[in-house]
Amino acid sequence: MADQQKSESPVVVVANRLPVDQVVAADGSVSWTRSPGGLVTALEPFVAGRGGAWVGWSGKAGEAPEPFDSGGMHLVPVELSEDDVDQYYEGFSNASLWPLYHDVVEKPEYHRAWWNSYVQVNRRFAEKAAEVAADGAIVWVHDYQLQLVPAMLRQLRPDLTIGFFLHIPFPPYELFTQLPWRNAIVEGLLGADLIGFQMPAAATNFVQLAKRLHDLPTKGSTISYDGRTVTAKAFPISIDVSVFDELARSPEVLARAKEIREELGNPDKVILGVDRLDYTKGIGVRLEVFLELLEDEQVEAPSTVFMQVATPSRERVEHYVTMRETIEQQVGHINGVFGSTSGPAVHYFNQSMPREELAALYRAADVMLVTPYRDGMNLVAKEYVAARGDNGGTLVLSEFAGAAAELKQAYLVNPHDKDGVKKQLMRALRADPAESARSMKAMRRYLAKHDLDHWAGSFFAALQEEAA
Ligand code: ADQ
Repeated sequence: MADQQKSESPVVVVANRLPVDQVVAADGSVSWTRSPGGLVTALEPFVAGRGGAWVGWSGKAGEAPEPFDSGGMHLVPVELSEDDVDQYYEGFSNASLWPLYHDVVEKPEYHRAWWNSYVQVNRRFAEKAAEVAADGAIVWVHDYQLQLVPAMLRQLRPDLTIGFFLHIPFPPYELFTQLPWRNAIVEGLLGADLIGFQMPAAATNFVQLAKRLHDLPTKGSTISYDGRTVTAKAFPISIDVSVFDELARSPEVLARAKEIREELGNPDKVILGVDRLDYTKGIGVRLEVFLELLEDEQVEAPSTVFMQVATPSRERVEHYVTMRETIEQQVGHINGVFGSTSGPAVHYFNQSMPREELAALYRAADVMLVTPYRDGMNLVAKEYVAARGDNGGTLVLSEFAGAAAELKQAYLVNPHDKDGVKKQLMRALRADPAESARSMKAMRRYLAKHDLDHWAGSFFAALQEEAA
């Protein structure tokens, strides 16, 4: 069955993770549930809608399950051993590349053993993709964990058209060149026909790098390499706007939003943060700013509450462990000083939540606080706007999130500037409803045209043009 499906997929997505998580029941039976997270949210409709295959890791170390079909997609698991998870995934991907590409917010660590594992695992992904792709298929490789796959795949299957999309920022020359294996990464990416980035500045960073580091001829967004032309361009990712909009308008979600406010004790203002628990997201800065506003008596609890929902993430990587402890201490301190018998000042949830609950939270919040130090895009900001069909609520958004280039009517902040964040947060809390409704409307108009289909469609069209 699995063999019959081989070489049949006209579209293949290659990503670190499969779009599903394995659930083992008490009786030992195995089932799969759709996984949370930006990448899956963004890609699932695109692959399922085109009868494509998805090559990725199941999330469990050890022998990989056989390929199987789920949600209209052919899923091809790639095996990762415990050592691979330590070195390729938690090591090189998440403790070297992730901090390096996010402005070195934390110090990246570089270890040769991690790199060797990254090379080996990238080869494994490339081999699986080469097996499953139909003749002349389009292969779309995703993200920083797999930057060597385009060149490896091209070597195995020169007939394919290969696209690569980087979901996270791409650093400037001055930072990128720290990387001991910088040449190999650039050559890996140059195996693609089209390299997509979230922001034009990231695409420019890459073209500059190819020129300065490899002395390659470049023209605008194109690089001449190995007798081919490689295009590096921005394709800002988005969300399924209409689906989210509809969900947030449903009677169940609206009732739940009302209930959430009641459960919070009907505060005047609800400030909300929703993130993966990651040091790039600037959760600590929000808590610091909220604490200062309480201390300065610019806001009062519990008539103003801050709710932070943080999905557990990368819990075995050291920086994440210490960050979680720091955040929990901050929350404990704020609630110790400013909580009362009528309730805490900060409601903190270290949990993943269903989309319905997220939509209700977005509806219940007066101010959405999105303050990453650096973020490729930030889908949460877009989800909030999509959820506000009532044109209510205000968005405070970091200038360093890709989304800031598009959601221009948000209250933009520099998360390194605490006074600036305080000022903008207070403006958002005190905003004139008519004025904020105008801003929300403008952002919603923009988003309605720039949704997920637009993103996937324009990347795909550009890739097909490369194929022609
Ligand atoms: P992430 O860093 O994961 O994605 P983001 O874009 O904000 O960040 O996406 C997070 C997703 O997870 C959202 O869809 C959100 O709804 C969901 N989520 C967050 N907290 C949750 C919770 N507690 N429960 C359930 N779901 C939750 C990476 C890059 C981003 C880029 C995306 C897509 O870092 O910059 O926008 O990929 O390219």
